[in-house]
Amino acid sequence: MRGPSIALLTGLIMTAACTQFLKASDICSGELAQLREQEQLLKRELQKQELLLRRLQLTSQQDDMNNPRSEHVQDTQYTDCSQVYSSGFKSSGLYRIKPSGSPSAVNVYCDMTEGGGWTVLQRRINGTETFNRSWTEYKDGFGDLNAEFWLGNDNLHFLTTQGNYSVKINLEDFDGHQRYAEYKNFQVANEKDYYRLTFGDYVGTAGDALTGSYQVPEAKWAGHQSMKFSTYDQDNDNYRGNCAQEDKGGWWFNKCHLANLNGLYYPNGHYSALTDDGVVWYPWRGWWYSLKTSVMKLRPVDYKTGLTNDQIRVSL
Ligand SMILES: [Ca+2]
Repeated sequence: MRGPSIALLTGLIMTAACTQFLKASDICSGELAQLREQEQLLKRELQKQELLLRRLQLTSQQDDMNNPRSEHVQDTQYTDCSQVYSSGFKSSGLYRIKPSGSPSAVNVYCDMTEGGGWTVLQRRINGTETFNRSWTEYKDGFGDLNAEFWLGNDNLHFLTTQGNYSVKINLEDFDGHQRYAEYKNFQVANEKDYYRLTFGDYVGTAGDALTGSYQVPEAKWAGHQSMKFSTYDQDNDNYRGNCAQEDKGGWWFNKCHLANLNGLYYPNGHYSALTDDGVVWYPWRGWWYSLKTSVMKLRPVDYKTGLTNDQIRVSL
């Protein structure tokens, strides 16, 4: 930037000086034309450099977004977002954790609202990301941690088996109404057991879709307790067909579901299709309404917005 700016200034001074002598000497006019040409060249060069600088600034901003805040503190200090929160990081965003049993550290989005300390495992907000993905993609995780994503079944397994975790599911419809469902002891088995899902008691306002306990006959064929994970390319459900293929997403399908939060994103809520393949939470809006927002997040059952029990034990 500095070089062309000084050169431009010099050019302008010389142009001004030359203009003064223009009437006195015709020799100057040739030089003046040359200088004006040079001035134009320098202006173009300056514009190019300004553009380059802007690009560099944008790249730097993107790097910041993908560069978790706790990374520079200590790479493997935290096993989940509750520890991040308790250590004093109280703003929501990307952090780096290493759950017990996990072979490597992972980037996660920590939700520090609602008491803080939530490790977000799934987010749907606008349908940008496709959730109709393969077994391997669900295993490893996909999407953008700052937008729509699935954290990955291996990460879910490592997180939920290192302690007792609650899952909180926040839902919103297209009219701006919000409901939630929370389950204690949410646990995902390892890949050998097909990431089988188990969970405990329900509290909430959205209805208990995971067990279907409000409607016993449906719980048997559609509840999700103890179900294996299925994707279109790995059918582990109880249906003679392939639920994941029909309902357009990976999930703990039975025959098939009362909740399908990884289903197809419909931008208007109400939909019609061959099967109930939307982002569904049956006890709230039924099978034929696809929700606007779904966020699933984990936190230790015994979490308090101060020290966790483990930290208290360590500090004692
Ligand atoms: Ca099947």
